[in-house]
Amino acid sequence: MNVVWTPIEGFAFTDILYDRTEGIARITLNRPQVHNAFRPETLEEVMRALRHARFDSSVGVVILTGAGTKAFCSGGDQSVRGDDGGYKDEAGVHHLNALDLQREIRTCPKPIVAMVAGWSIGGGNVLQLLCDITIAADNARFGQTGPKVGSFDAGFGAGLLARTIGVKKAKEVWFLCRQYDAQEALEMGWINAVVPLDRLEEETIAWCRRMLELSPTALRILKTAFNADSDGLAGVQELAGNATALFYMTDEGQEGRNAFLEKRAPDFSKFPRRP
Ligand code: S0N
Repeated sequence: MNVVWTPIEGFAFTDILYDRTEGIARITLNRPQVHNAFRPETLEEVMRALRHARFDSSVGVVILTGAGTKAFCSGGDQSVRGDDGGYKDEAGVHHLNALDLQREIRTCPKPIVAMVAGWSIGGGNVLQLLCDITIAADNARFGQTGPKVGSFDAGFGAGLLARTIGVKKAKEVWFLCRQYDAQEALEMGWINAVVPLDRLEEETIAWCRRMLELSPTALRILKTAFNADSDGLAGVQELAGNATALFYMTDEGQEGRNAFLEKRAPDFSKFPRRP
């Protein structure tokens, strides 16, 4: 399969690549010299690209991946981890903006697919976990290193992992800091599919194209539904936001607005009270 990727212009990104093919936007962590470890600037760029993809109506699915075949992402760049509660940007400001990106992946109404070759480690592996679907190459390796390098992700990194692979396995992952190959990750339900490295893109695109054939509204609402219980009231808010958006599209919803603008009493009597 020959996929033509076209760079999306208008951004001066240094740490990521951002391009698209029909219906699909691809965001690539592009710091292969550190196995695509992220610094605050990297995450800021990913969030900008993701917001752009979200508002681009020609995009139905987003792929998050890493440059090269050696790593998806090795987590936070330890060389810029400062002593003041986060990772230092070039101005010396400390961030934990991986948490912001986690929420944006979660709330993006379009499916996000992690395409993983090589290392998926630490905060990078949490990003993979947050993606809706993960397709891995047979050289992928997954793991958390927090307790080894003096950190932890006690939010989605622990809680969502437990919901995904079970509490016992999640504790094993964090308490032992072992690495797992793609087949083990598949057996745990951590990822969706394992394919030979040379078929990774082809298979990922096939999954994306399948989703592009389906109802975007159904996928959007299902995504919020899958997240709603673990996201608490914020999850309910998102699900409810979808209900509101759909209601705005109905004659019944529009009757209230029209009546207000026309300075008359609304007439909801014509709308059925369904069982
Ligand atoms: C991935 C590993 C296992 C690969 O080993 P391998 O193949 O032997 O390669 P290396 O020689 O080690 O690496 C090649 C070059 O890349 C550099 N490098 C690799 N990873 C990083 C990194 N994370 N930061 C900086 N540099 C990295 C190597 O140094 C090497 O460079 P040279 O050639 O110059 O020596 C192995 O590399 C490994 O274990 N990497 C570290 C993995 C890790 O511990 N990551 C950080 C984990 N923590 C987070 O990700 C935190 C995320 C976060 O933001 C957060 C957010 C919310 C709440 C909590 C947190 C939190 O702090 O946990």
